[in-house]
Amino acid sequence: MRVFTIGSAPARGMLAALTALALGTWAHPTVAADAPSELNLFAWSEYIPTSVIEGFEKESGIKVNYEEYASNEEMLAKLVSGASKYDLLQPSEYTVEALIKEDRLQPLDKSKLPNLKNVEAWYTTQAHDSGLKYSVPYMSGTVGIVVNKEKVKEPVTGYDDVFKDAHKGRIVVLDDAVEIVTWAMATQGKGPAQVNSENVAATRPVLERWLPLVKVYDSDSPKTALLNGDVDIGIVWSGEGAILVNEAPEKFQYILPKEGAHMFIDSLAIPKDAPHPEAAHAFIDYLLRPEVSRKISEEFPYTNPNVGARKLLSDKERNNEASYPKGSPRLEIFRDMGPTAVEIDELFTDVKAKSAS
Ligand code: N2P
Repeated sequence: MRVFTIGSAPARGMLAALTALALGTWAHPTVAADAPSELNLFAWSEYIPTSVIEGFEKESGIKVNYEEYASNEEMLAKLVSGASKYDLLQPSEYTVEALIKEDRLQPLDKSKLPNLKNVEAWYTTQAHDSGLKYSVPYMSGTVGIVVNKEKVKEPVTGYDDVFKDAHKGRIVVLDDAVEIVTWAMATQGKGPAQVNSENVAATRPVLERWLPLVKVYDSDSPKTALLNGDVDIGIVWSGEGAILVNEAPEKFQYILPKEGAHMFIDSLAIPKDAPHPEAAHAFIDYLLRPEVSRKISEEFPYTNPNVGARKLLSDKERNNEASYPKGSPRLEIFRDMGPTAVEIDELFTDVKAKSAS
């Protein structure tokens, strides 16, 4: 778990990164020669199975160095610091858009990605990167509520049902400023397209009410606190919710908030200064193979954008509503938030620190 507090090194790095992103003052390290013997992968934690990495290493002879992050902002901070050179990133849709705007990504060479044909057409037309010039969808998913039905008896339909005094000290949430601030905005009747300084600042009283009730902030494995009984309710990534529902369907339920939920599209993208772009293309195409992508879904049951892989899923996997929502829930894809991202981060960090004391 990564916890950012005011003045901590990660928090400072993150603010610097967001500011640099907003101002367009990115450092551009020099480009090293391509040596396809290794791949520096910088990706979300708990997202790419070890068996998949090993399968690729064995087949290609390319060594994968997998460094993990737990938020888009953490990834941006390290990327902008220039301390390490990465070959492949896994940003969510709104961060893909920010990186494209700042000219930080290289266009994909589609001749090296024959398996791109497996991606469902809908994903190829989304506004953050229409035509998938710079990014390939890896997994998508939602952010929703998990309830332990043995402990929470009253109906839960929206964010305010989670943050109730009765649940004080029994709540887990993602450690993610953008997620939490947009939940608060949703309860004020504002969607993610209305992110601006004024609307973000207006969420402060909501956050001041909510955050003192939270027991655990965890973006890596929020299911753990629910599984071991430390908390009774939470707001988590859908793949984590799907695992809980699979483990104990009689106990856990995944609910999409009535005010609207984030639908993220976590994507693969190659930085402009990647030392090994050949290796990055080879790995992307490997991940796009239906049988490989199916393995990812088995371990991390998010919404798989790969049509070929989805055909290989069991009925049980396909019918898990946390992975594949039924009906027509209100889902929102985020867009680049520009300089307001800095304000979101500052607000959350401030209220969180004050809530802990
Ligand atoms: C995987 C986290 C999913 C990231 N552990 C959501 N954007």
